[in-house]
Amino acid sequence: MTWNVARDSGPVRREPRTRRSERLQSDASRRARWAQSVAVVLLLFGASVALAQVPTYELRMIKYNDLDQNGTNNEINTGAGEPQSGNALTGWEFVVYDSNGNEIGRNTTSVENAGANGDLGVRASIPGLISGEEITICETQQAGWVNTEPGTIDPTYGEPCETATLTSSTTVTRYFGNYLDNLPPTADAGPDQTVTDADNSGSELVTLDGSGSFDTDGTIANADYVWTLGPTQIATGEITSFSFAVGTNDVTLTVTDDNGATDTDTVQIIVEAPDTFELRMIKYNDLDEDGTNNEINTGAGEPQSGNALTGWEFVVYDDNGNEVGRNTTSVENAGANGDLGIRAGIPGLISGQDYTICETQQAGWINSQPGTIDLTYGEPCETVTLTSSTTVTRYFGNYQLVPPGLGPIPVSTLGPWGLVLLSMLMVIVAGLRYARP
Ligand SMILES: [Ca+2]
Ligand SMILES: [Ca+2]
Ligand SMILES: [Ca+2]
Ligand SMILES: [Ca+2]
Repeated sequence: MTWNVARDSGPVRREPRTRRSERLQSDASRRARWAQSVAVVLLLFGASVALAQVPTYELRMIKYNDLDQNGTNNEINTGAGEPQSGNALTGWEFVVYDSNGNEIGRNTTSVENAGANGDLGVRASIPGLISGEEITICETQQAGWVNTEPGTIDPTYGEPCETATLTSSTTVTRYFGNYLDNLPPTADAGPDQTVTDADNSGSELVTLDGSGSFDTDGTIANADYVWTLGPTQIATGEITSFSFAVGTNDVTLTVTDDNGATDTDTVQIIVEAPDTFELRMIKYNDLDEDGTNNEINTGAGEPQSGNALTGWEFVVYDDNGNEVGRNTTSVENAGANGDLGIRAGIPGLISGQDYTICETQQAGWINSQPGTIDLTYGEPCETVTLTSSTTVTRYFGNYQLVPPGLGPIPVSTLGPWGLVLLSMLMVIVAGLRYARP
C-alpha cells in the first residue's frame, strides 16, 4: 500500500492554471449549448403537437345584394384582377355564437382582399375558432332590406343565422343575401294650429303644411299629399290651405311614396270665434238742449227717467259701409244699477273694426248729440272702434221742436198728417203774431 501512498503523496504534476481554466469554461459552454438544443427541440415538438391537436379556423361571411331575390349570389362575378362587384355589401355586422349561445366574435363586412383570385373581396372574417364545435353565425339585419339567404329568422337570435361545424377546412365561408325593400314614407302634418275667425264669418282659411314628410328611399309626389277632414278629402298638395269652420277640426294627412307605401299623420286645427262686442245706444230727451244727458239720473231702484226715449231706431254700419245691424230703443233693463235701462243693443260685433252708428231722425226733433249730420249717411252718426271693452255705449240727444207758446208735443206720436197739421198750425200762429200790431 505504501507505493500507493508514495505515489499519492509524491510530487504532483500540476496542470498550468490558465489551461485548466480554459478547459472548465469549454466544458460549461458545451453543456449550455446542449441544453439549449434540447430546449429548442422540445419547444418545436411541443408546438407541433399543440398545432396538430388544436387547429384554428377562420370564418368568412360574404354579404351580397341579391338583386333577383332568388337567395343565390348569382349576381357576383368578381375574379382575380376584376373590379369589385357592386353586389357585395359592406358595413353589415355578423355575430358568431358558440354552441352554448355565448358570443365568441363579431365583425363587419369590409373590403379585405379586393380582386384576389376566387375571393369576393368583401367579407367579415372571424379567425381563431377551434375545431369540433358547432357555431351559429347571425347577420344583424338592416332596415329596408329583406334576407333571402338563408331566408329564415333564427328563433333564438331573431336574425337570419346559419350554423357551421368547423372540422374539414381552415377557412369556412358562408353567404348571406339580402335585397333592398321599399321603406315606407313618413307623414308629418305639421303642428296643431289655433286661429281666430277674425271677421266672424264662421270659418277661417288655414295653411296646411306637410313639408316635414319624407321618404328615405324614394319620393312623394305633390299630388300624393292628401288631406282629409273626417271621411272627406279637403285638399291635396304638400302645402295647401282650407277654410275651416269655427270649432275643432281633426285633419289627417296621408302621403304615398313612389312605391305605393303610405303613412298618415294628424293635425288639429282649432278655429276660435272672435271676441264680440255689444253696442248700446242711449237716446235721451235733451231738455236743456246742451248736447249732454244731464237730464237723466236713473239709478238702481229708482224709477225710470222720463227723459230716456223709446222707439228710436239706430242703424250700424261697418267700415265698408255695409249695414251690420239695426235696433230700436226700448226698455231692456229698467232700473238696473248704473244702467239707463233704455237702449238699443247690437251684440256680436268684432274687435278691431270701425263701426258707424246712425240714429234715424224723427220729424219735430233736433239732434243735439252728436249735433252734426254725417255726409255719407245723412243722419246724426258716431264712429267707434271696438277694442277695449265688451260693451260700448254711445249717447244720442235730441230736443223737441216746440212751437212758441205751446208745451212739448210728443211729435213721434202724431204721424205724417199730424206733422203736416202741426207745421201748418206753427205757420198760422207765427202769421197771427206777425199780423198783430
Ligand atoms: Ca340572386
Ligand atoms: Ca319609399
Ligand atoms: Ca273668417
Ligand atoms: Ca242736456
